[in-house]
Amino acid sequence: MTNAAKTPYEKVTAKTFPKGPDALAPGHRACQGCGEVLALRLLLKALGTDMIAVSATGCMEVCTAPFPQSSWRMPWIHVAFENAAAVASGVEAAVDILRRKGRGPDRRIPVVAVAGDGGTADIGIQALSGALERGHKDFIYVCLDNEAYMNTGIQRSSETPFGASTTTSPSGAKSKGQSTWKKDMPAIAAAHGIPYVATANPAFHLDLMSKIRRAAAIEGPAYIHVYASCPTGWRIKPELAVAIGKLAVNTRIFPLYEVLDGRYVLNRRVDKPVPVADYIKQQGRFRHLKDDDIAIIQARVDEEYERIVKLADVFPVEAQEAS
Ligand SMILES: Cc1ncc(C[n+]2csc(CCOP(=O)(O)OP(=O)(O)O)c2C)c(N)n1
Ligand code: SF4
Ligand SMILES: [Mg+2]
Repeated sequence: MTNAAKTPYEKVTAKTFPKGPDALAPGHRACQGCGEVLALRLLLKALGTDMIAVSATGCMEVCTAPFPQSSWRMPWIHVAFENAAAVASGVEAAVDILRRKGRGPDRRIPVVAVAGDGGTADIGIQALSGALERGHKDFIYVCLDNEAYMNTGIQRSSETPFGASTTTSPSGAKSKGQSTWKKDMPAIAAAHGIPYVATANPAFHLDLMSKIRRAAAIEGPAYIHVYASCPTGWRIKPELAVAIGKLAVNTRIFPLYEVLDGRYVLNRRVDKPVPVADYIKQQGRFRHLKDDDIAIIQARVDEEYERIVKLADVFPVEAQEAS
């Protein structure tokens, strides 16, 4: 068994920020201010083009690859909505056997599956669970979580936050929008006993890039859950992509942490949190919420954050400060 916390990897810092063209070419059709495409661009820039990418259907596939064009400057496969993890695990196994037979490059090549929250937490969860359980060495799964099925018109997913209005959880006289809390995908991934799980956010770009490098360095399946704002679905100003991402962390709504061989590490302690209302009031999807509703969300956010703090305090691992 590998020791995930001790596996060396190259952190991305302001000084070592990768130069050269992005692995995701410009000219894609993502909306202005899309947090998903920003996250994707950073993730790919951190790894470079010596990798294989597998995309589930969703905004990031539709916007980046209208046939016959593609923004992906590496071997890339578009698969169905539900099977990105299954296809990526098959590719990883094929690359591994070719290498062992001396018929492929003699180096590790990360295979990265990219899917949205719908493709991950709902329709693709069975394929993901199987892939995580099989223990593929060079398998990285990235969930770009914009908290709804955006590509098909803002339908709710199991990652849609409580109170958000979507086309299938509309607010109205008898509804306050989404009635359930976000599914805890990082915890579900960690429960598979894989060596590396992390949350990341493009507003903390060096942290996000370092985490994908760490995922590639560690032998074994890795799961990264990425916060990704969506001006179209959240009804926010396009220029808020980074500011809203910072607020998500500074309100404790989206804590940044890693789970290394089951041990939680909190990357950024938020001792003086910004009130959740500051985050909520900027977004049209929460416009109908009253102060009482926001108080319920605030209590839940505090409780969830404290849970992660407690988990991180059980087995302290050297933390990396998010930047
Ligand atoms: C089996 C199947 N059901 C439905 C669809 C239609 N569909 C394509 S993308 C998508 C939503 C994707 O949502 P998500 O995974 O969250 O990605 P996002 O577009 O939000 O980035 C849906 C419902 C499909 N392609 N295949
Ligand atoms: S709908 Fe949202 S996630 Fe999709 S491209 Fe536009 S901003 Fe990005
Ligand atoms: Mg989505």
